[in-house]
Amino acid sequence: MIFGRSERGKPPVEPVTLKILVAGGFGVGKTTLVGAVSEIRPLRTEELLTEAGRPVDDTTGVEGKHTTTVAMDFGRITLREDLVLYLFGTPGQDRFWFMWDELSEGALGAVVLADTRRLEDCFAAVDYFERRAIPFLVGVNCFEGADRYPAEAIRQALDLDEDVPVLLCDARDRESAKEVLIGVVQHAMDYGADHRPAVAT
Ligand SMILES: Nc1nc2c(ncn2[C@@H]2O[C@H](COP(=O)(O)OP(=O)(O)OP(=O)(O)O)[C@@H](O)[C@H]2O)c(=O)[nH]1
Ligand SMILES: [Mg+2]
Repeated sequence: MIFGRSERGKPPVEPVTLKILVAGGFGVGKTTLVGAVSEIRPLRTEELLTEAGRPVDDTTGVEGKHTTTVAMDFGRITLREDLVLYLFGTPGQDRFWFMWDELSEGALGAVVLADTRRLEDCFAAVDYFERRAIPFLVGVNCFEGADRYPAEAIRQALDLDEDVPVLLCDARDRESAKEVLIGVVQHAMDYGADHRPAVAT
């Protein structure tokens, strides 16, 4: 006799799926992070950086960079059998800002990636999520050759609220990137609990 899954005592788990955005300035490692953790082949929308774009696409610090995201990155990671994250990496360049409202629809939370050599590049992303009350954390992608700063110094430089987590990470490293994503989910849950309207009695 053939038993269905549920008849063997363990009901199939329907996982909760959550949408997380990976944002930040140009060339900060968003595509790299999504690629490092995704268990499906990440969808990328990369275009070659061209000679014509040179004046606007500042690759200082990421000289090895030849492509840029023009629409989004998409990936998926199963954190637990009942919890799956869908990752949406945003394009980093200012001229693709029009994509953001579409991408942030229904997002539980966001990672703002930052590079300490160009911290100002993530101001716009920080602003964006603060204004829309989308919970986010800052992931400092520690490039070799960049000065290391304690999380507190970065919090001050970005003028972040006390409750916004700042994590140091390596976007190329799966475990490190996963920790950042777990941090976002955790933070979004805490944020939700703190900001939920009081239940009327
Ligand atoms: N050394 C080092 N290089 C990194 C790290 N993360 C990303 N890179 C490199 O930095 C460059 C930029 O990475 P991307 O992941 O394309 O950055 P992005 O934020 O998606 O860029 P845009 O989509 O153009 O905004 C690539 O050449 C990566 O190989 C890191 O942690 N350390
Ligand atoms: Mg990218």
